[in-house]
Amino acid sequence: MGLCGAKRVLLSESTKETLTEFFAEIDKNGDKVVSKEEAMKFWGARFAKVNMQNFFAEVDEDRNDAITEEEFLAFWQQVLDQGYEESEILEELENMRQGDAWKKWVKDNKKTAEVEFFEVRNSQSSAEDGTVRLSRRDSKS
Ligand SMILES: [Ca+2]
Ligand SMILES: [Ca+2]
Repeated sequence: MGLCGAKRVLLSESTKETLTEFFAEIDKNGDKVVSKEEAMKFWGARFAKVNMQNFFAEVDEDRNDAITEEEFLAFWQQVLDQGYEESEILEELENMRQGDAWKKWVKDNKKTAEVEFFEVRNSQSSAEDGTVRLSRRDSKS
C-alpha cells in the first residue's frame, strides 16, 4: 500500500506565497486567523454558508472555528499528498477568487490513497462523494 514512488512532494515556495496571499484575502481584519464570518464574506451571497462549512470541515484541523495560516498551508500540503498537482491547486484558487465554490478535496469515506489517486485522475468532472465508482466502462468486450 502507499503511493508508488513514495516520494513526498512539498509545496513550493512560490505556491506557499500564493496561498498566503489567498489566505490574507479571506482574513479581512488581518489577525492571521480566518473566522467563519470572514469565510462567509469571502464567498458572498452565493452558497456562502455551505462553502464556509465545507471549508472549515476540511481545513479547521483542531475544530476551534478558526483557521490559522498554519492550518491552511498544512491542508494544501495534504492535498498535494493526495496526488493533486500544484497547478491544480493554483487554478482552483484562481477560480475561487472569481467566486467559485469550495471544492471538496478530501473525501470522508475510508479509501486507500491509491484509490483516491485513481479517482482524482479519472474523474476530473464534479463527481460528488459516494457516486464515484471504479467502473470499467472503457473496456469493450
Ligand atoms: Ca481574521
Ligand atoms: Ca483551527
